[in-house]
Amino acid sequence: MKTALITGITGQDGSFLAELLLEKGYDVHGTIRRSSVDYRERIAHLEGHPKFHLHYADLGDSMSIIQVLNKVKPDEVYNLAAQSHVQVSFDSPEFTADVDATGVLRLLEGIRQCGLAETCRFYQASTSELYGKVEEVPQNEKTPFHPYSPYAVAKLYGFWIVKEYREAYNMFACSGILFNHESERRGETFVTRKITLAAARIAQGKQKKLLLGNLSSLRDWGYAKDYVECMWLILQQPKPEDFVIATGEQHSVREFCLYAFRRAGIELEFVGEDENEKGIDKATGKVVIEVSPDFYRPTDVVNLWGDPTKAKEKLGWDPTKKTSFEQLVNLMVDADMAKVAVERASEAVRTNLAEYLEKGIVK
Ligand code: NAP
Ligand code: F7E
Repeated sequence: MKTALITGITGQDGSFLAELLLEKGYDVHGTIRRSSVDYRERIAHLEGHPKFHLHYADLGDSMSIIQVLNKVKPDEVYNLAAQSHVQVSFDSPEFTADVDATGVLRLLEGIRQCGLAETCRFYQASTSELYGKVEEVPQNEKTPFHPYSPYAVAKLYGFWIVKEYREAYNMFACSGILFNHESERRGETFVTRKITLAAARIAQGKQKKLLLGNLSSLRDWGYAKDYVECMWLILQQPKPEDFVIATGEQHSVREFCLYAFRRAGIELEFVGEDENEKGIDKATGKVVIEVSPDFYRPTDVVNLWGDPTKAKEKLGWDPTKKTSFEQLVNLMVDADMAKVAVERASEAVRTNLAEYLEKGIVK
């Protein structure tokens, strides 16, 4: 039976990976950070499982990392912790560098200093953002990197330090260069989830408009639950290597909106250009999507499209047999339609209760 340590277990990917490893019989340990509000929603269902354990640690704090490594002595470390929002990295570039770049070094060096370098396999959550201002389309493991945000530059350091520790110390350390992957658990400020939640709210009369940035940006979007399987597969290979994980299909933000609103029952039509472009509900003629320059980035990555051939050949992972783009949009919209319906129902109960209390119908 193996022991895994997942940093970033409270995040979208961390929660899916924890489920996968528990299913495989692993002892799963995760690192969490102290917070004044509850942020464990994605892993709440796993707490109490006999093989699920949480420890406080922060990628900015070497001592906490060493402590957890010494205690757990993992066979596999999955480093998923990061300040993962590209737009936020322009506002907090130093914090992003500390966690997403130096944090990777702290973990690798911690593994060495705890005497685990020969036994512990290491997975680094790398990213298609490394291709940034792309130099070829589609992108594969040989495509040159051109990072185009403080986030991507930090992740580039992470990628190279993993390679360095692999070559200098013969460690089994690998990077998965994952293209965007989404789910019903995606953070609400990433564009896909922002759209599916807004489509659900607009369809149920809880929101009037959705403000977005660059509608023409192109992404290769997959389903997070399918992608965590690759993280595990990468660490089960005979030798340590880096892999691109992607669907091999590309769609624009505008297209994502069309599919999402359709699933929520609203047929959209886009009119106008650039900042004046609008998404109109064809049935009512109302404007439901507008462009706001507030969501433009100082430098934006606009043409990501992955080539997953190596993953298909070596990992046996075939994206055409996994969740399709339309299935992904549908499952996200369905989850948000249900979430908004529950919120509306509990609001109605609260309103009725307040009225009954006021009228003395209930005491
Ligand atoms: P996410 O939902 O934002 O989760 C990030 C996780 O990192 C959270 O658990 C967060 O903890 C933790 N974290 C942040 N700062 C930390 C720190 N200083 N010390 C320890 N933990 C910290 O991200 P995700 O979408 O699951 O992505 C997982 C990883 O894959 C990230 O490294 C991301 O950069 C990378 N990646 C993601 C994608 C994608 O499309 N999702 C694609 C390529 C690469 P809190 O809950 O306490 O904030
Ligand atoms: O933006 C455009 C935006 O924030 C996608 C992270 O998981 O994937 C993610 O980074 C595109 C960009 O994801 C809005 O300009 C338009 O071109 O959903 P996003 P991201 O930046 O691709 C990579 C692979 C990671 O590694 C990261 O950790 O959508 N866009 N309008 C918008 N984006 C946002 N967030 N909000 C908008 O209103």
